[in-house]
Amino acid sequence: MKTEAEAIAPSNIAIVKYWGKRNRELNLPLNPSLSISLNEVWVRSRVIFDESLRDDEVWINNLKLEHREVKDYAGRVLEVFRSMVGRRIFAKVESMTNFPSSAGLASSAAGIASITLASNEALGLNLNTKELSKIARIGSGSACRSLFGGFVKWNAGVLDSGEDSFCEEIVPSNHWPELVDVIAIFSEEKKKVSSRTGMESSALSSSLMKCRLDFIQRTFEEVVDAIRKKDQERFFNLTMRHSNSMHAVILDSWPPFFYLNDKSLQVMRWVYEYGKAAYTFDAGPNPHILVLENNASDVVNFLQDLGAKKVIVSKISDGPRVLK
Ligand code: 2P0
Repeated sequence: MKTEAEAIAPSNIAIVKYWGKRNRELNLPLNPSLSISLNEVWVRSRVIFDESLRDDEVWINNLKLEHREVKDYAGRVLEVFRSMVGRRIFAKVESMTNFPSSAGLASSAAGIASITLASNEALGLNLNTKELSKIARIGSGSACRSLFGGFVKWNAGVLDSGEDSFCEEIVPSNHWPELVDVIAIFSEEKKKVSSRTGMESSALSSSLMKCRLDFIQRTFEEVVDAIRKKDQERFFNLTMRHSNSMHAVILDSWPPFFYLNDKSLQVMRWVYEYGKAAYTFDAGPNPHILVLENNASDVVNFLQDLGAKKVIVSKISDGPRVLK
């Protein structure tokens, strides 16, 4: 017997970032996070549950993933679905990205979110998005935020079961339609230290981690308020401070590793001086610059002059959807 479905999910860029876990198996975070779902950066996945398969198989852009990589990410999601239906039915997953999957554009987030949504559809489970976000979280933390559009909050939760660690849309995509994310790709090199390894190292070794958690506690609601009021200046400043705060913890971790490079630092300096935009960086050197659409060309020109290989201007996504 075979049953299949296809879904598409947006990547997301975190404003308040997830960096550190209280539980590794369930990807329960030390802090709540907040992201924007991105319309122009996505992953489309077809999931085929097939009783004749003896193991899960995942293909990304026609390349087959190693067994270990399947087990650590998509396999965890498929395992949850198997236990829900009470059958050892394996799946073949075919994912396509519209961006280089090694460029640190949160490919695991959009990929895992699209696999979660397609699996729910293929198995006819009709789970709601909140429940799906908990399943996606187990595959990869940041993936839970890609189950929603607009501005998304991931609640850290306090329970060991993870039942209260789910996502919700706090503001829809049409709330701030002028806001865009300008993403520049300077490097497509695969990072030497994965986010998973890096955040574990930071949680164990960084003495700034505690200060960062205090900073998040003090400012999370202010970020939400700035978004609700479309208070550009406050939102941009907080966005840059939250990016700096995560990268400060990373630089404080031991043994040393870091993601920003000389281009990243040049971008940070220019954006701050420009005054009408905000930079933010994931676990990689490629900048995301939030800016109002009517100023986006200034940012694009700057990034091209600095030697960006590719520049993407993304609007805010409405969220993932099943493809018919
Ligand atoms: C985020 N990042 O909030 C932060 C900012 C990267 C920097 O979530 O171990 O791939 O699969 O839960 O979600 C990337 O880490 O880690 C990430 P796992 P994940 O977007």
